[in-house]
Amino acid sequence: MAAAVGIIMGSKSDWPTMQYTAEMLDKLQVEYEVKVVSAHRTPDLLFDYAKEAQSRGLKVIIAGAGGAAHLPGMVASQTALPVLGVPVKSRALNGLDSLLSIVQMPGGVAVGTLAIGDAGAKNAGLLAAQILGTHDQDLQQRVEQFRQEQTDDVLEQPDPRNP
Ligand code: RP5
Repeated sequence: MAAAVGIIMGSKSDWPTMQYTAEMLDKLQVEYEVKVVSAHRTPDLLFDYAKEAQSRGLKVIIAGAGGAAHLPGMVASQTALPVLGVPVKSRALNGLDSLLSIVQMPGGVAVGTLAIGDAGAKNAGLLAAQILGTHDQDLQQRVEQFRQEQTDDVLEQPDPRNP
């Protein structure tokens, strides 16, 4: 089946974070592709990727980047597909630089910005599945089941000393 979600990131060094996006999409059985596309090191590739995404069948793009994190915003400038931005935790500033670079978009070009780091990567996958689930009842049910299991885990094991 063709990938519905494109996971892109500015560097291979972002993969330890962005793997959580892939893990969530695996769990929810959503098809995706993964690729390094750098706003600064491969700008032409970025433009090609963003411009061709819709015609290739992608429905949502998830872009993770750290530091001067221009990837999500630049991709959003070149496609009408929804773009979710994941601020990767940077070495120098712990990801605050990434967050501000991604979240402060000018009005008129939208990026849905997630939390810094692993939680943001995980939630980007979940949110992409929820977006796709609005047109896919089976997927919506899998999302609901995931949420229910999460709730049950907490309720069944409320003692914090038990793993
Ligand atoms: C950004 O610069 C990448 O998204 C990455 O988070 C950061 C550092 O990249 P490397 O120097 O580790 O390749 O473009």
